Formats: sequence, C-alpha cells, structure tokens
Amino acid sequence: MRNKHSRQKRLKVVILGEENVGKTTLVHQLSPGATSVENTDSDGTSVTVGYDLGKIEVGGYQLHLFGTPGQSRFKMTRHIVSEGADFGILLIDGETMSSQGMSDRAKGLEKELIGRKAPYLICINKMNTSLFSREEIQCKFSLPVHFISAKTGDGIEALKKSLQMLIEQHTPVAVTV
Ligand SMILES: Nc1nc2c(ncn2[C@@H]2O[C@H](COP(=O)(O)OP(=O)(O)O)[C@@H](O)[C@H]2O)c(=O)[nH]1
Ligand SMILES: [Mg+2]
Repeated sequence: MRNKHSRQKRLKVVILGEENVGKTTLVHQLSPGATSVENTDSDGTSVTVGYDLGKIEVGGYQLHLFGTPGQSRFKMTRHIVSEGADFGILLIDGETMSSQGMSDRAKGLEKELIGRKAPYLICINKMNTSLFSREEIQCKFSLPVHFISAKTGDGIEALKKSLQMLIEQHTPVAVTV
C-alpha cells in the first residue's frame, strides 16, 4: 500500500493545446520512453486519438505526463484524460501565432485548466522555426511564457525547472505523523 508521503509525490500533469502544436513531441522529448495512442490519417500523418503518456522525475516529484488530443471532436477524451490533473501545460504554436496572440480555442483550453484549478505554464513551441521574436510573442500574453522547441529540445531544461518551481509553490510539504 502506498503511504501518504509517496502519494503526495506523484503528480498528474496534462498538456493541452490545439492539434499540431507539438504536444506528442513534447511528451516524448520530456520522457523518451513515452507511449502514445495514435491513429494514422489517410494522408499519413499521425493524430493523437487517445493520449500520450510519459513519466519524469522533477525535483523529487514523479510527474505522470498526459498529452491530450487537440481536435474538437475528441473533447470528451480530453476531459476524461484531464480528470484529476494537478498541473497543466498549455502549449501554443509559435509558428502560426496570429497578431491577436492566443486563438479562441487556446483560450478555451486555458479556461479548462483554470476550471480544474490546475496551476499551469504557458509554453510557446516551435521557436526553432518561428518568424516571431520572443518579445513580439511575450507582449501578446498577460503571464510570462516559456519558449521551447519540443523537436530540438531547446528550452526543455528551463521548462522542467519552472515546473518544479510551480509544483513547490502549490504542493504542501509532506508531514510525517
Ligand atoms: N519546427 C518544429 N516542429 C515541431 C516542433 N515540435 C513538434 N513539431 C512538429 O509539429 C507537428 C505536430 O507535432 P505533434 O507532436 O504531433 O503535435 P500534436 O498534435 O500537438 O500532438 C509534427 O510534424 C512535429 O514534428 C518544434 O519544436 N519545431
Ligand atoms: Mg498528439
């Protein structure tokens, strides 16, 4: 049986974002042994229809990472996969960002994290191929954002440190009685 202490150290982190922003790539970059439930579309592209599942250790916490499907038609699956999330990562595509910043769909996903009371980080992916500067992107957001490339691994170590800080801010220290 797991004790109180070990239960507190296991945390569920969900990764939300529209399709094609790089959620699956991020889970596999963070957790090289990750696995994904995917389908291959008629044009040969892989689409997450279930979830991506990875596991990493950050600052003594065991994080179970769940990448969610982005398409509206998989909303129900996303809700099931996100159930009980302790923390979240909202992933945004830094390549296709519009002048308004976050799309309405991304804002909807952010509301889902807020509704679940899951503290979250906003990550801008594909910075290796984005035509926008960090300053141009940051000024579209009210919160500080993280810049990464899930593909090349740029910014991933900094992301892990920020996750650790977020967790430490929101996770009570285990008390042994
Ligand atoms: N240029 C670039 N492409 C990326 C990056 N991360 C992911 N991709 C590509 O974006 C596409 C969608 O990635 P995927 O992880 O399947 O997105 P998901 O639908 O959000 O799970 C794939 O072709 C990835 O190779 C990145 O950091 N830079
Ligand atoms: Mg995916």
